[in-house]
Amino acid sequence: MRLFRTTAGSFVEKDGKYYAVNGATWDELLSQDDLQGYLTGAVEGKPVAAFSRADLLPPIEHQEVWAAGVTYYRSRSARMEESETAGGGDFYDRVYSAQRPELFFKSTASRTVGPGGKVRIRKDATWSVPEPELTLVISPQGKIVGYTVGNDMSSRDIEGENPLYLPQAKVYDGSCALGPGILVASGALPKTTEIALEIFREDGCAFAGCIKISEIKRDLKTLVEYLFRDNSFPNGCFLMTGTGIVPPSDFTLKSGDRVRITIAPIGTLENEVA
Ligand code: DO4
Ligand code: MG
Repeated sequence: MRLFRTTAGSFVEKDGKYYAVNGATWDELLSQDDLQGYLTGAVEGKPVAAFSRADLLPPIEHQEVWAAGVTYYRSRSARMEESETAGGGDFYDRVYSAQRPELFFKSTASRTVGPGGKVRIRKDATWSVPEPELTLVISPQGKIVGYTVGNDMSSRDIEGENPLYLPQAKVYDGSCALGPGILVASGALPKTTEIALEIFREDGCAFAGCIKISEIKRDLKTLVEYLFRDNSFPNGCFLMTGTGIVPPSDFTLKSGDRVRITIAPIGTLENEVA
């Protein structure tokens, strides 16, 4: 089942039918350790009319968004290349095989857009890309309760100049997109699950790529365990799991581009670049 946050409240979609979820705020829903069980009551009610896509809100209220980095081999090599002149390449190689993963703070709700919202490229960046990422939805107790689609918008020239600039390359207004809703599931997704990225410019496709989540080097529960070490999340949180799709080095996003990310069991997240 999938859970959506809309201007008219929260809805569950199951087997093509929609059901209203009453009596709980979004924060309260994402705080349920047994979200699937909690929503079972809602789907026993009467189906309602489907909402319009235009009514969808970002699936985030007071949660923080964190991200894991260099979890795919492709990300390791792209970062090593972009930071070679700055002498940062070795750090990416080391973190790829280290026991402790790279985890960084990515976004707040105010910097995050939902389906149909506009993502941004930094005004002072010259090389910007989307990063399509499977994103975990985690309860305050550290349990994975669902999955969504995430776009970790990134300024490659800034992070490549010096790895210490990572927060500036990653955290700015409109730097994160989540949605369209949450696939409610506590079990692991099949390893064959595919992440697909398409970037449209004017009338054509400027870039397309896809990758299977079996290429992620890290165990997802271990990433969550590291994130919850000495950190508490009273409203739960999101954890992006890294990108394995990197457009060629001569590609940079432009205003007006449309970024479409699809992870089949979850849905499609589409955003225009402001
Ligand atoms: O270390 C830089 C960022 C890594 C990242 O965002 C990714 O691998 O997805
Ligand atoms: Mg990323």
